[in-house]
Amino acid sequence: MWKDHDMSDFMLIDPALEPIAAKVAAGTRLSREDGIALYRSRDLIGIAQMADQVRREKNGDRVHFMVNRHINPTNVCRNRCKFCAFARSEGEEGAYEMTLDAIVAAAVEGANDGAYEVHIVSGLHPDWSYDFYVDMVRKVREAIPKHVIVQAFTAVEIEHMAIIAKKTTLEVLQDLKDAGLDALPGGGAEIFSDRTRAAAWEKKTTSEVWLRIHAEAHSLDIKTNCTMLYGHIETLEERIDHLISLREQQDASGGFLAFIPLAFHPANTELEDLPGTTGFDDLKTLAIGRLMLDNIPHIKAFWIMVGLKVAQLSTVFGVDDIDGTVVEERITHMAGATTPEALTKDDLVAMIRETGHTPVERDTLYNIIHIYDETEA
Ligand code: V47
Repeated sequence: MWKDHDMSDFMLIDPALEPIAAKVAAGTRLSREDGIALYRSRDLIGIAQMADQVRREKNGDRVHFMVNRHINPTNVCRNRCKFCAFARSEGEEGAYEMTLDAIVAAAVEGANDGAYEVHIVSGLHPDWSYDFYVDMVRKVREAIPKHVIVQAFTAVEIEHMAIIAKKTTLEVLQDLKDAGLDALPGGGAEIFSDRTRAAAWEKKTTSEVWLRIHAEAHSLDIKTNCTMLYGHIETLEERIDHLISLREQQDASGGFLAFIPLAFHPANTELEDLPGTTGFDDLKTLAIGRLMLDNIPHIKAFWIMVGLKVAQLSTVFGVDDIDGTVVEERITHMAGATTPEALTKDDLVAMIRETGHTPVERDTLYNIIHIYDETEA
């Protein structure tokens, strides 16, 4: 059995962390300055102890995973963000687009393999119609059992649909919900800063619109996730401001389920001279996410991006979720990821069990599918 800490239990090397530890022990919200002090500190184990305490208060000794299936219907995209290796222009070598039948077949295959989620994210195809997107959700929904959750389209795609349909984003979300959409993934947030946006993703959805679309989804009882793309041109202060914007949004609309920091992969992007993230930074960012986002229930390490070893370690750095079986992942692999594209349920259970936590299979909404006891294979 794990025991709860008071501040005196945290073994801190960095005295700058002491006032933060007192706040964590008392359950007091951390400030912008606290967040920056955490990032400036090298006391990774001190930060881990605090994040682990918060993680256990929220999620006990459980670490979640899921059986899911990612589908990326097209990489044709009119935005062409500098950090993205996935996007192609129409007709460019490597550009692809799936038919509706192929998208539905991939979803059915996922469901037959035991997935509880199909996760659909695409580029912004200049020729796809609004009806195509709505039909995609309807046909996928009709083809798979009700318990399989359709988590589809980032806020960036929702804004794109609103533009092509000449509708409001709220109307688009309502249409998609009526067609069977259950949840939105958290992508496309990047870093909420006009400076970084102007420098590297100027055509993309603004911070205000990204946050508004998630608030609208929450108002329709569509749960969503949130992300932060880190390790490129952003400053540490911009990371903390991003986290605070997410925290404020969650205070206001309450529908974020999980925060997923996305570790930048530079290969084949316009930012390929940048070094990418380190394991130290990945673990620190996950832990700081846990500490700053006191109102978001789950922190997810996407093993595809941080790697299997960091994902496993992250379960003592505030993380209570290591995502899923995934099966087919293109966005990070086209940017140089060397992780596998898929894991089995047994891989995930074994990874979690080795850390002493209880593996829990969940669905997108964190409904529990199965709790693995100590002996179960
Ligand atoms: O929106 C793009 C990011 C996102 C790169 O909600 C990159 O459960 C790193 O959002 N290096 C898509 N990241 C992935 C995503 C996601 C993944 C897993 C789970 C969930 C969830 C959401 O990936 C994009 C963008 O922010 N991205 N290029 C890159 N080179």
